[in-house]
Amino acid sequence: SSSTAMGDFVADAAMDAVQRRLMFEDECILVDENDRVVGHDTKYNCHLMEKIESENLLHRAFSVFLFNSEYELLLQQRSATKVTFPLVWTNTCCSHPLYRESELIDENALGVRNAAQRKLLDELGIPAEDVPVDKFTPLGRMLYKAPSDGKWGEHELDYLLFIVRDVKINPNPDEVTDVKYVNQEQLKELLRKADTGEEGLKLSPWFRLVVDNFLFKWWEHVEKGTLAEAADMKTIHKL
Ligand code: DMA
Ligand code: MN
Repeated sequence: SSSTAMGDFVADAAMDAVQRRLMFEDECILVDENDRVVGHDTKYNCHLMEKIESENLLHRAFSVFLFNSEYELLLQQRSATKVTFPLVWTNTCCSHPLYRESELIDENALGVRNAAQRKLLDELGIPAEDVPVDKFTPLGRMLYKAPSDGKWGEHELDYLLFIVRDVKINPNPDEVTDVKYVNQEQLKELLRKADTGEEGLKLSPWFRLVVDNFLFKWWEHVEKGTLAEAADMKTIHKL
């Protein structure tokens, strides 16, 4: 292997201090391919490609898609200091439910919805009262693996949560460098730019998977107010 203790030491020393703290403080939930909880490990270990491969580590995650009352989707550009996937454009907010009682509640994905409310405040400054946990619709689950760079990557069982609300936003620069609302046409234009590499625009791999497999179909349900009909929380889509 090309990685060495000294190499890791040097790379970790260069890591942004805020992101390093979260890498060791956040205890992620380990699951099997059927989304059954099998243990827990640090965010650091869960995102090391070498560990993912050698121990087949899979952790639980969520991706929030927030729409305003004009049915525009809120996107964020990740900060330059994120350890995984810096500066890519992606859906509203992503993170992990943590290994704690309030975020392990399985009923109607309440634990994941609690985590989503927590991170919408942390990353985007959206007040909890603007995103009540009962206003999220869990639409589905997908399992995917994506390397970020040589050392880091994702291997997640990702809950896809939609919410339609007008909210106050105050992005946290440690997490987010830019935000914008897009309609369907504007998103298609972004996808075109990402495909041609125009303006150096990059999209996260998980956002791309949701776009390519589900998003436009589900967006119609957002507009018609029929999201509940689109939900399928039984299947785990292996993408
Ligand atoms: C992890 O997101 C979750 C997905 C679905 C990629 P993240 O890297 O933004 O997590 P965090 O905000 O906790 O660093
Ligand atoms: Mn992850």
